[in-house]
Amino acid sequence: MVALETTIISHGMPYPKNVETARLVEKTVRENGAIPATIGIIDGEIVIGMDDDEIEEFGKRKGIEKVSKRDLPIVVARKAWGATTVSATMLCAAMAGIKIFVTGGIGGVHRGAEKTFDISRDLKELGEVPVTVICSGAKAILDIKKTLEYLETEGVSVLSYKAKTFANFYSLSSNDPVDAVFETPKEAAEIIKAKHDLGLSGGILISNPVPEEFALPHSYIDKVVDEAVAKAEELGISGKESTPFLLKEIVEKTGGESLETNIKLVINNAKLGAKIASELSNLD
Ligand code: PSU
Ligand code: MN
Repeated sequence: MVALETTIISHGMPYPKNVETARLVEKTVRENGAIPATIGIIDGEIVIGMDDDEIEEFGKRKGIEKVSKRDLPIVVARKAWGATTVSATMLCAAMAGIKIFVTGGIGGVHRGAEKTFDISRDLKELGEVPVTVICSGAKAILDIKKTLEYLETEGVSVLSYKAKTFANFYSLSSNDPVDAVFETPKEAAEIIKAKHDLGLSGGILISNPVPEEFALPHSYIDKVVDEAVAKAEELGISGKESTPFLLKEIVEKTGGESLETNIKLVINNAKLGAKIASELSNLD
């Protein structure tokens, strides 16, 4: 099985592209030999595996909470709706025994974190919860070097599919090294199994760069991100509002180009994640 998050649907992309993407990701997982399970909270119940109507609701409905670990008990007790981030999706996937989780980009250490202390809970969850996350690196709005340092502190192995360095979200790979490069889904599955067999806590992070034909030039996107970060500062946007605000700004500033790239990279990650999940089930 492959777990999928709902924050990317409710807070990461505009309607209706968010719903179209979520469905296409599920289809891609199935076509590559695994079962998709989109995870979210409906009326206080954690749902593992949504149907098409539920996915549509997560794409359209107003006022769905963005749920990280700290928000989980509140949304459950209040019987509210919650879109799960990487952090909360990992926790729910682990409760359901799902070992593989596909997304676009993880949260990480924000630019300027030395002043704001803004470090995503996603990184702590990777250090604690035994779920492997397949992504295209950390979102472009973050400080990638600091994010990798933090992952090292948390003891998270960072693996890269074919590319020698860490993926750079909208752009091709960064210059930042990873812990190991693998060439086949089976190799990744073997490393995941070894971690589980050793009884080591926490997950593994798999970096999969965006396909070259959809990548945006780094210098271009970096400038857009700088402007978006400056605007967020000006407007006093911080905390959990920060990531959704920045993603939306970037989509507007690039005339939708960043959204197309975001969709393509998630689909590409779904392909790889499904193959790794299927290899892992052969090893178990
Ligand atoms: N990556 C995307 N789009 C998103 C996110 C990641 O391409 O919407 C979401 C994920 O759910 C991630 C969250 O866990 O943003 C991180 O939020 P924060 O920086 O507030 O921890
Ligand atoms: Mn944060």
